Amino acid sequence: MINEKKILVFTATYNEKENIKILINSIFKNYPNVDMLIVDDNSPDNTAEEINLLKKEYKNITLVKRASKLGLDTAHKIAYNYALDNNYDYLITMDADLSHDPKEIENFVKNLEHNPFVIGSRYIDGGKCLMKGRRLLISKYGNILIRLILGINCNEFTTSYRGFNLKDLESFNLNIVKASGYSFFMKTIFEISKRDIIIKEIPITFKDRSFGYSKLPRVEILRTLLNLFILFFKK
Ligand SMILES: Nc1nc2c(ncn2[C@@H]2O[C@H](COP(=O)(O)OP(=O)(O)OP(=O)(O)O)[C@@H](O)[C@H]2O)c(=O)[nH]1
Ligand SMILES: [Mg+2]
Repeated sequence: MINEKKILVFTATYNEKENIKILINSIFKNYPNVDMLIVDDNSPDNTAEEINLLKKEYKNITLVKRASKLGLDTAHKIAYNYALDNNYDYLITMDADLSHDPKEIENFVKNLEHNPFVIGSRYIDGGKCLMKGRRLLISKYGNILIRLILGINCNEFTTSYRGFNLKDLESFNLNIVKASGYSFFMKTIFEISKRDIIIKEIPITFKDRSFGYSKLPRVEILRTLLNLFILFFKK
C-alpha cells in the first residue's frame, strides 16, 4: 500500500493487448496493494483474454467487458460509480497505451492527500509532451485555447491521467458531465472548476504509444472546438 488509503486505478481498453500486459505488470510491481478496474469494449484483438490470464496472477483486477465500443465517457463513469459503490478513497484514471507512466501514480497519491482533484499536466514546469509535429502543436495550442476561452486557470484539459479524492468531492460527480471523446475530459474540468473545486496540476511526461493505434477520430478535434464555444456561451 502506498499509504493507508483504499485506491482504485482505472483504465479503459480497446485493442491494447500488448500494452495492457506491460501496464498491469508495472502497476502491481510498484503498487501491490492498489486495485485495478478495466473496462474493455470487446476489443477485436482479444485484450480481454489477456486480462483474464493476468487476473490469475493478480487477484485485485476487476474486468468489465462490454458488448461493443461504447466510448470513453461511459467507461470513465462506470469507474467513478464503481469506486463510490465500493468505498474507495482515491480513484486514479489513466490510458492503457503506456502514454501515462505508472511510476507517477505515487505522486498522484501524495497530492490527493491534500487535494480533491489532481490532473497530470504536460504543460507546466517539469511536465513533458513527447508527441511530435502536428499532434504536438494541436495538443499544446489546443490546451492554451481552451484555457483562454474558458478562463480557467489550468494548463491541461485533455489528458485522462487524473486523480479523484472521492471523500473530498461531495459537490462533484462524474455522472453530471454530458459529453464524449476529448470533450468529455475538457468538460469534466469545466464542471469541477464551476463548483470552485481546486484543480491541482502535477507534472507528467506523456509518451506516444509504441503499440497499436489511436482510437480517437480526427473529427474529435472539431467536435471539441464546437463544444468549447458552447461552454463559452454557457459560462
Ligand atoms: N473501453 C474503451 N476504451 C477506449 C475506447 N476508445 C479508446 N479507448 C482506450 O482509451 C485510452 C485512450 O485512447 P487512445 O486511442 O490512446 O486516445 P488518445 O490517447 O487520446 O490518442 P493517442 O494520443 O493517439 O494515443 C486507451 O487506453 C484506449 O485503449 C472505447 O471506446 N472504449
Ligand atoms: Mg493514447
